[in-house]
Amino acid sequence: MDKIKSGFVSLVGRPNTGKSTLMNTILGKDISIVTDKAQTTRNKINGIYNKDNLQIVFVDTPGVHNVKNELDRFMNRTALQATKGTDLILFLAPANEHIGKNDLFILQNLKDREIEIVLLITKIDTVSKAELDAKIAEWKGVAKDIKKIIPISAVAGAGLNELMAEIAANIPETGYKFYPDEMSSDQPERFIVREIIREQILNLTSEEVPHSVAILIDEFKETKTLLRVTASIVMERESQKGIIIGAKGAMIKTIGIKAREKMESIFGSKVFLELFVRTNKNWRQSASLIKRMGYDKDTY
Ligand SMILES: Nc1nc2c(ncn2[C@@H]2O[C@H](COP(=O)(O)OP(=O)(O)OP(=O)(O)O)[C@@H](O)[C@H]2O)c(=O)[nH]1
Ligand SMILES: [Mg+2]
Repeated sequence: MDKIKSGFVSLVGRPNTGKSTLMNTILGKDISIVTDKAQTTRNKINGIYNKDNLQIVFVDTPGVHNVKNELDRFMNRTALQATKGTDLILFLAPANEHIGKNDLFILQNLKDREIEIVLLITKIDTVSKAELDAKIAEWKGVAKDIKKIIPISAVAGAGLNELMAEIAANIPETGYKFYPDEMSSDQPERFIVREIIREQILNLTSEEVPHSVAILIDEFKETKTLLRVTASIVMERESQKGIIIGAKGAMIKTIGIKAREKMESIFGSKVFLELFVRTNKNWRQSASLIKRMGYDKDTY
Protein backbone atom coordinates (compact mmCIF):
# COMPACT_ATOMS: atom_id res chain seq x y z
CA MET A 1 0.00 0.00 0.00
CA ASP A 2 1.16 3.52 -0.80
CA LYS A 3 2.34 5.68 2.04
CA ILE A 4 0.02 8.46 3.15
CA LYS A 5 0.78 11.85 1.62
CA SER A 6 -0.50 15.01 3.26
CA GLY A 7 0.25 18.70 3.11
CA PHE A 8 -0.86 22.27 2.75
CA VAL A 9 -1.42 24.32 -0.42
CA SER A 10 -2.10 28.05 -0.19
CA LEU A 11 -4.02 30.13 -2.73
CA VAL A 12 -3.00 33.79 -3.05
CA GLY A 13 -3.66 36.60 -5.46
CA ARG A 14 -5.44 39.91 -5.89
CA PRO A 15 -9.15 40.09 -5.02
CA ASN A 16 -11.59 38.53 -7.48
CA THR A 17 -9.02 36.30 -9.17
CA GLY A 18 -11.00 33.13 -8.44
CA LYS A 19 -9.19 31.71 -5.38
CA SER A 20 -12.31 30.71 -3.47
CA THR A 21 -14.05 29.43 -6.61
CA LEU A 22 -11.09 27.19 -7.37
CA MET A 23 -10.97 25.78 -3.85
CA ASN A 24 -14.72 25.10 -3.84
CA THR A 25 -14.50 23.49 -7.30
CA ILE A 26 -11.68 21.15 -6.30
CA LEU A 27 -13.48 20.20 -3.08
CA GLY A 28 -16.88 19.94 -4.78
CA LYS A 29 -18.30 21.91 -1.86
CA ASP A 30 -19.00 25.54 -0.99
CA ILE A 31 -16.47 26.07 1.78
CA SER A 32 -15.62 29.72 1.04
CA ILE A 33 -18.20 32.27 -0.04
CA VAL A 34 -17.89 33.48 -3.64
CA THR A 35 -19.33 36.70 -5.06
CA ASP A 36 -18.61 38.96 -8.00
CA LYS A 37 -17.41 41.66 -5.56
CA ALA A 38 -13.71 42.19 -4.81
CA GLN A 39 -12.56 41.46 -1.25
CA THR A 40 -15.11 38.76 -0.56
CA THR A 41 -12.85 36.55 1.56
CA ARG A 42 -11.60 38.19 4.76
CA ASN A 43 -10.03 35.31 6.69
CA LYS A 44 -7.76 32.38 6.09
CA ILE A 45 -10.05 29.44 5.32
CA ASN A 46 -8.98 25.80 5.24
CA GLY A 47 -10.69 23.39 2.86
CA ILE A 48 -9.72 19.73 3.11
CA TYR A 49 -9.40 17.41 0.12
CA ASN A 50 -9.30 13.68 0.73
CA LYS A 51 -8.68 10.98 -1.82
CA ASP A 52 -7.43 7.55 -0.82
CA ASN A 53 -4.02 8.08 0.76
CA LEU A 54 -3.74 11.74 -0.22
CA GLN A 55 -4.89 14.64 1.94
CA ILE A 56 -4.48 18.21 0.74
CA VAL A 57 -5.40 21.10 3.01
CA PHE A 58 -6.16 24.09 0.77
CA VAL A 59 -5.65 27.45 2.43
CA ASP A 60 -7.88 30.10 0.85
CA THR A 61 -6.87 33.69 1.64
CA PRO A 62 -8.17 37.25 1.26
CA GLY A 63 -7.20 39.03 -1.97
CA VAL A 64 -4.19 41.29 -1.51
CA HIS A 65 -5.25 44.87 -2.26
CA ASN A 66 -4.45 48.52 -1.62
CA VAL A 67 -4.66 49.42 2.06
CA LYS A 68 -7.21 52.05 3.08
CA ASN A 69 -7.91 50.96 6.65
CA GLU A 70 -7.02 48.51 9.42
CA LEU A 71 -9.26 45.79 8.02
CA ASP A 72 -7.36 45.96 4.70
CA ARG A 73 -4.10 45.70 6.60
CA PHE A 74 -5.41 42.67 8.52
CA MET A 75 -6.59 40.99 5.29
CA ASN A 76 -3.29 41.50 3.44
CA ARG A 77 -1.26 40.31 6.42
CA THR A 78 -3.51 37.26 6.80
CA ALA A 79 -3.05 36.38 3.13
CA LEU A 80 0.72 36.65 3.03
CA GLN A 81 1.19 34.95 6.42
CA ALA A 82 -1.01 32.06 5.35
CA THR A 83 1.50 31.02 2.70
CA LYS A 84 4.12 30.34 5.36
CA GLY A 85 4.69 26.70 6.13
CA THR A 86 2.67 25.46 3.15
CA ASP A 87 4.14 22.90 0.76
CA LEU A 88 3.09 24.76 -2.37
CA ILE A 89 1.83 28.24 -3.20
CA LEU A 90 -0.72 28.71 -5.95
CA PHE A 91 -0.55 32.29 -7.18
CA LEU A 92 -3.69 33.20 -9.13
CA ALA A 93 -4.01 35.93 -11.76
CA PRO A 94 -6.88 36.21 -14.22
CA ALA A 95 -6.39 35.84 -17.98
CA ASN A 96 -8.74 38.73 -18.68
CA GLU A 97 -7.02 41.39 -16.55
CA HIS A 98 -3.80 43.36 -16.72
CA ILE A 99 -0.83 42.44 -14.56
CA GLY A 100 -1.03 44.99 -11.75
CA LYS A 101 1.27 46.38 -9.11
CA ASN A 102 -0.41 44.25 -6.43
CA ASP A 103 0.52 41.13 -8.41
CA LEU A 104 4.15 42.20 -8.34
CA PHE A 105 3.88 43.17 -4.67
CA ILE A 106 2.64 39.66 -3.83
CA LEU A 107 5.39 37.99 -5.83
CA GLN A 108 8.01 40.19 -4.19
CA ASN A 109 6.68 39.11 -0.77
CA LEU A 110 6.66 35.44 -1.66
CA LYS A 111 10.17 35.44 -3.09
CA ASP A 112 11.91 34.68 0.20
CA ARG A 113 9.55 31.90 1.20
CA GLU A 114 11.60 29.16 -0.46
CA ILE A 115 8.38 27.39 -1.35
CA GLU A 116 7.56 26.32 -4.89
CA ILE A 117 5.14 28.76 -6.56
CA VAL A 118 2.86 27.76 -9.40
CA LEU A 119 1.24 30.58 -11.36
CA LEU A 120 -2.35 29.83 -12.27
CA ILE A 121 -3.75 31.97 -15.06
CA THR A 122 -7.44 31.81 -14.18
CA LYS A 123 -10.75 32.37 -15.98
CA ILE A 124 -9.34 31.26 -19.34
CA ASP A 125 -12.91 30.71 -20.52
CA THR A 126 -13.15 34.50 -20.85
CA VAL A 127 -10.33 34.95 -23.41
CA SER A 128 -9.30 33.63 -26.84
CA LYS A 129 -6.38 31.25 -27.33
CA ALA A 130 -4.30 34.13 -28.78
CA GLU A 131 -5.07 36.38 -25.78
CA LEU A 132 -4.11 33.59 -23.40
CA ASP A 133 -0.82 32.96 -25.21
CA ALA A 134 -0.04 36.69 -25.02
CA LYS A 135 -0.82 36.74 -21.29
CA ILE A 136 1.42 33.72 -20.64
CA ALA A 137 4.27 35.40 -22.55
CA GLU A 138 3.74 38.61 -20.57
CA TRP A 139 3.90 36.72 -17.27
CA LYS A 140 7.06 34.88 -18.33
CA GLY A 141 8.63 38.30 -18.78
CA VAL A 142 7.74 39.68 -15.34
CA ALA A 143 7.88 36.56 -13.16
CA LYS A 144 11.11 34.91 -14.21
CA ASP A 145 11.46 32.87 -11.00
CA ILE A 146 8.23 31.01 -11.59
CA LYS A 147 8.95 27.70 -13.23
CA LYS A 148 5.45 26.44 -13.74
CA ILE A 149 2.44 28.19 -15.27
CA ILE A 150 -0.90 26.39 -15.56
CA PRO A 151 -3.84 28.04 -17.34
CA ILE A 152 -7.14 27.08 -15.74
CA SER A 153 -10.85 27.74 -15.68
CA ALA A 154 -12.73 26.66 -12.59
CA VAL A 155 -16.01 27.38 -14.37
CA ALA A 156 -15.20 25.33 -17.51
CA GLY A 157 -13.17 22.72 -15.61
CA ALA A 158 -10.09 23.38 -17.78
CA GLY A 159 -6.57 22.60 -16.58
CA LEU A 160 -7.74 21.09 -13.30
CA ASN A 161 -6.32 17.58 -13.92
CA GLU A 162 -2.91 19.03 -14.69
CA LEU A 163 -3.18 21.24 -11.60
CA MET A 164 -4.11 18.34 -9.31
CA ALA A 165 -1.21 16.27 -10.65
CA GLU A 166 1.19 19.16 -10.01
CA ILE A 167 -0.18 19.63 -6.48
CA ALA A 168 0.05 15.90 -5.67
CA ALA A 169 3.67 15.87 -6.85
CA ASN A 170 4.48 18.57 -4.29
CA ILE A 171 2.76 16.95 -1.32
CA PRO A 172 5.21 15.06 0.91
CA GLU A 173 4.92 11.51 2.17
CA THR A 174 4.12 12.03 5.82
CA GLY A 175 2.55 8.74 6.80
CA TYR A 176 -0.29 10.56 8.55
CA LYS A 177 -3.24 12.88 7.84
CA PHE A 178 -3.91 16.21 9.52
CA TYR A 179 -7.70 15.78 9.68
CA PRO A 180 -10.13 12.85 9.73
CA ASP A 181 -11.28 11.69 6.26
CA GLU A 182 -14.87 12.90 6.59
CA MET A 183 -13.85 16.49 7.38
CA SER A 184 -13.94 19.03 4.56
CA SER A 185 -13.45 22.19 6.59
CA ASP A 186 -12.25 23.14 10.05
CA GLN A 187 -14.35 26.28 10.27
CA PRO A 188 -16.63 26.60 13.27
CA GLU A 189 -20.37 26.72 12.55
CA ARG A 190 -20.62 30.25 13.92
CA PHE A 191 -18.11 31.41 11.33
CA ILE A 192 -20.03 29.69 8.53
CA VAL A 193 -23.22 31.43 9.68
CA ARG A 194 -21.51 34.83 9.69
CA GLU A 195 -20.16 34.25 6.20
CA ILE A 196 -23.53 33.13 4.82
CA ILE A 197 -25.17 36.33 6.07
CA ARG A 198 -22.33 38.46 4.71
CA GLU A 199 -22.55 36.65 1.36
CA GLN A 200 -26.22 37.67 0.96
CA ILE A 201 -25.32 41.28 1.74
CA LEU A 202 -22.47 41.21 -0.79
CA ASN A 203 -24.87 39.83 -3.40
CA LEU A 204 -27.66 42.28 -2.71
CA THR A 205 -25.83 45.59 -2.15
CA SER A 206 -23.17 47.61 -3.95
CA GLU A 207 -20.28 50.07 -3.64
CA GLU A 208 -19.03 50.66 -0.08
CA VAL A 209 -21.97 48.91 1.62
CA PRO A 210 -20.69 45.32 1.30
CA HIS A 211 -17.23 46.30 2.48
CA SER A 212 -18.53 48.15 5.54
CA VAL A 213 -20.32 45.15 6.98
CA ALA A 214 -19.38 42.89 9.86
CA ILE A 215 -21.56 40.16 11.33
CA LEU A 216 -21.66 39.39 15.01
CA ILE A 217 -23.39 36.33 16.42
CA ASP A 218 -25.41 37.33 19.50
CA GLU A 219 -27.03 33.96 20.15
CA PHE A 220 -26.31 30.48 18.78
CA LYS A 221 -28.37 27.60 20.12
CA GLU A 222 -28.53 24.16 18.61
CA THR A 223 -31.06 21.48 19.46
CA LYS A 224 -31.65 18.18 17.63
CA THR A 225 -34.25 19.72 15.36
CA LEU A 226 -33.54 23.45 15.30
CA LEU A 227 -30.66 25.89 15.00
CA ARG A 228 -31.57 29.23 16.54
CA VAL A 229 -29.34 32.17 15.60
CA THR A 230 -29.55 35.83 16.51
CA ALA A 231 -27.03 38.00 14.70
CA SER A 232 -26.20 41.68 14.34
CA ILE A 233 -25.28 43.23 11.03
CA VAL A 234 -22.85 45.99 11.93
CA MET A 235 -22.46 48.89 9.49
CA GLU A 236 -20.24 51.95 9.64
CA ARG A 237 -22.83 54.66 9.02
CA GLU A 238 -26.53 55.34 9.60
CA SER A 239 -27.07 55.71 5.82
CA GLN A 240 -25.69 52.19 5.27
CA LYS A 241 -27.91 50.88 8.04
CA GLY A 242 -30.85 52.35 6.11
CA ILE A 243 -29.80 50.51 2.95
CA ILE A 244 -29.57 47.19 4.79
CA ILE A 245 -33.02 47.64 6.34
CA GLY A 246 -34.50 48.82 3.02
CA ALA A 247 -37.92 50.28 2.30
CA LYS A 248 -40.37 48.97 4.89
CA GLY A 249 -37.72 46.46 5.97
CA ALA A 250 -37.77 44.67 2.60
CA MET A 251 -33.99 44.31 2.27
CA ILE A 252 -33.32 42.87 5.72
CA LYS A 253 -36.21 40.47 5.17
CA THR A 254 -34.68 39.22 1.89
CA ILE A 255 -31.22 38.89 3.47
CA GLY A 256 -32.78 36.89 6.32
CA ILE A 257 -34.76 34.55 4.07
CA LYS A 258 -31.87 33.81 1.71
CA ALA A 259 -29.38 33.32 4.54
CA ARG A 260 -31.77 31.02 6.39
CA GLU A 261 -32.38 28.90 3.27
CA LYS A 262 -28.65 28.45 2.69
CA MET A 263 -28.03 27.65 6.36
CA GLU A 264 -30.79 25.02 6.30
CA SER A 265 -29.28 23.35 3.24
CA ILE A 266 -25.75 23.38 4.69
CA PHE A 267 -26.62 22.26 8.22
CA GLY A 268 -29.48 19.99 7.23
CA SER A 269 -31.69 21.25 10.05
CA LYS A 270 -34.41 23.80 10.48
CA VAL A 271 -33.07 27.28 11.20
CA PHE A 272 -34.62 30.18 13.05
CA LEU A 273 -32.68 33.33 12.15
CA GLU A 274 -33.21 36.74 13.69
CA LEU A 275 -31.23 39.72 12.37
CA PHE A 276 -30.60 43.15 13.84
CA VAL A 277 -28.79 46.07 12.23
CA ARG A 278 -26.58 48.47 14.13
CA THR A 279 -23.80 50.91 13.48
CA ASN A 280 -20.32 51.10 14.88
CA LYS A 281 -18.78 54.20 13.42
CA ASN A 282 -15.73 53.56 11.21
CA TRP A 283 -15.04 50.17 12.77
CA ARG A 284 -12.70 49.27 9.89
CA GLN A 285 -10.33 52.08 10.86
CA SER A 286 -9.60 50.75 14.32
CA ALA A 287 -7.35 47.80 15.10
CA SER A 288 -9.17 47.08 18.36
CA LEU A 289 -12.62 47.31 16.73
CA ILE A 290 -11.74 44.99 13.85
CA LYS A 291 -10.69 42.45 16.48
CA ARG A 292 -13.99 42.90 18.26
CA MET A 293 -15.77 42.35 14.94
CA GLY A 294 -14.13 38.93 14.77
CA TYR A 295 -11.14 39.78 12.59
CA ASP A 296 -8.35 38.56 14.76
CA LYS A 297 -5.67 36.19 13.58
CA ASP A 298 -6.58 33.45 15.99
CA THR A 299 -10.33 33.78 16.24
CA TYR A 300 -13.31 33.66 13.97
N1 LIG B 1 -15.64 33.27 -16.10
C1 LIG B 1 -15.11 32.80 -14.98
N2 LIG B 1 -15.39 33.42 -13.81
C2 LIG B 1 -14.82 32.93 -12.69
C3 LIG B 1 -13.94 31.81 -12.70
N3 LIG B 1 -13.53 31.59 -11.44
C4 LIG B 1 -14.14 32.52 -10.67
N4 LIG B 1 -14.92 33.33 -11.41
C5 LIG B 1 -15.75 34.46 -10.94
O1 LIG B 1 -14.91 35.48 -10.41
C6 LIG B 1 -15.55 36.13 -9.33
C7 LIG B 1 -14.64 36.13 -8.11
O2 LIG B 1 -14.47 34.81 -7.67
P1 LIG B 1 -13.92 34.46 -6.21
O3 LIG B 1 -13.67 33.00 -6.19
O4 LIG B 1 -14.83 35.03 -5.17
O5 LIG B 1 -12.55 35.27 -6.21
P2 LIG B 1 -11.51 35.42 -5.00
O6 LIG B 1 -10.16 35.43 -5.61
O7 LIG B 1 -11.76 34.41 -3.96
O8 LIG B 1 -11.87 36.89 -4.49
P3 LIG B 1 -11.57 37.54 -3.02
O9 LIG B 1 -12.14 36.63 -1.99
O10 LIG B 1 -12.30 38.84 -3.11
O11 LIG B 1 -10.10 37.71 -2.92
C8 LIG B 1 -16.87 35.41 -9.10
O12 LIG B 1 -17.89 36.14 -9.73
C9 LIG B 1 -16.65 34.07 -9.78
O13 LIG B 1 -17.84 33.49 -10.25
C10 LIG B 1 -13.68 31.17 -13.96
O14 LIG B 1 -12.95 30.18 -14.09
N5 LIG B 1 -14.27 31.73 -15.06
MG1 LIG C 1 -12.27 34.59 -1.96
